[in-house]
Amino acid sequence: MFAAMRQAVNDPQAGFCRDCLTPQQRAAARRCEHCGSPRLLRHSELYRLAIAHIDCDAFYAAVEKRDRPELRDKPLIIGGGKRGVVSTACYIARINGVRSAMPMFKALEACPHAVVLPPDMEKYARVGREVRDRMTALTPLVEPISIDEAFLDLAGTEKLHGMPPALVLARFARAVEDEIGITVSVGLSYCKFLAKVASDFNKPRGFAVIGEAEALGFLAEQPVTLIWGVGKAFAATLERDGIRRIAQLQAMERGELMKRYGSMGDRLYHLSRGLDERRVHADHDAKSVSAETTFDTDLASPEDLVPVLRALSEKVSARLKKAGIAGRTVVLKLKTRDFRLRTRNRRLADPTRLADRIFSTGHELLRKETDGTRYRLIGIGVSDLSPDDKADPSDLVDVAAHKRALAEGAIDRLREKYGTKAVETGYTFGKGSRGRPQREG
Ligand code: DCP
Ligand code: MG
Repeated sequence: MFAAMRQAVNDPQAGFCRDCLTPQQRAAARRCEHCGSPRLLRHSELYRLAIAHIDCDAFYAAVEKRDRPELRDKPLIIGGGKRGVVSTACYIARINGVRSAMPMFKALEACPHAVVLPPDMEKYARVGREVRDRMTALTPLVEPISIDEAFLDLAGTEKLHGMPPALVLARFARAVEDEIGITVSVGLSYCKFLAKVASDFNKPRGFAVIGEAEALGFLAEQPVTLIWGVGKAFAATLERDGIRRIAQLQAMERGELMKRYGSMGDRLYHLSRGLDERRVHADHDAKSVSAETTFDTDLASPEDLVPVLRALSEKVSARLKKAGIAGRTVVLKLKTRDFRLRTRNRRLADPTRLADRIFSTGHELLRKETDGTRYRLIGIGVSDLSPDDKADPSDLVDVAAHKRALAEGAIDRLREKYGTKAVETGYTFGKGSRGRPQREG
């Protein structure tokens, strides 16, 4: 569909329809030429911008409304519990003045008819992951900021998608609505700062674009609190100096701002001018892959612990290989009989996904901890995750390690063919480990 419309797509001033995604022919029309929707998106830089910020609308409340259609047109507040505050409120409740972090009694004063539900974090995490998985299908450069928001860098993806980022994002928003059942708002710009500002601009179901040409003029009009890091306290400091609008910061020299406000002055200088060089970082280092075992009876001796460590290392390695990722920091976790947690880390020269390296590093860490202490749990994992293309480079010095890596590849292939039990390495062989796997991280 898109190729046939390429000519129209080249006219960003005519834009496209956010409902049916049809590129428009005329720049002046108020409604979509195809479906009649008024939700047209136009901007002179529309097809050149590639940094996006996506944020779900009234996230917890939207998920609950999806699952309880009878609440659709009612004011809904999620929150309460021990803290007694509002986590979020749907947009109907917001019209009545309800806001996140407000004490519940105040919220109910403002909106007495609101339905209040306690948060179901597990469910929100699941939905958040679904949304995120759809983002990572668009570009590998997805940087999650919280459960319901992320930055995306879509530069260079036009060929892959057969359409520019703006259309990819509109299609994404529509798919989330149709297939997950909640709505999102999109901000599109040339840098993270303004993409984030834009996504907040016409919530809910928003899609705002801030281009390079308009950045300075747009920012000039805004209050200083729009700038990242300018909270209430710092805004008060600026206010004392007579600074309220970003235009005032734009008129000041960098040296002057830094003299007055230190490193924050530098940020004010750059962001007030729409200069933000921060890249979108893919979410690799936030996570870890691990496996752990709780014992029936507490164990202290290396003879008991080491084989379990070996088996767990293999489990971690199998997961890494399956996911095509590798980790650079090996983490050993032990829980003593009296529930004290000991974690020990070691950072490797390069990321690994091999059971042998995970195990040998974990083994070294364990050696220092087997001092007679009795443990009820042992776990091993890796963090600092990255794609596995740079993992385990063949090491000419450590020929033995290289051979082991090759052998592991062969063992993996056998296991795939005959199942896990077919090949046992020295450490686990014959030891019907006394560990009983209960939980896995
Ligand atoms: N949240 C919370 N307490 C807060 C702020 C937020 O528990 N003080 C939770 C509930 C929100 C979720 O985090 O649903 C996402 O936060 P957002 O700031 O993105 O708020 P919403 O998604 O609810 O609304 P908006 O449409 O403004 O993004
Ligand atoms: Mg949100």
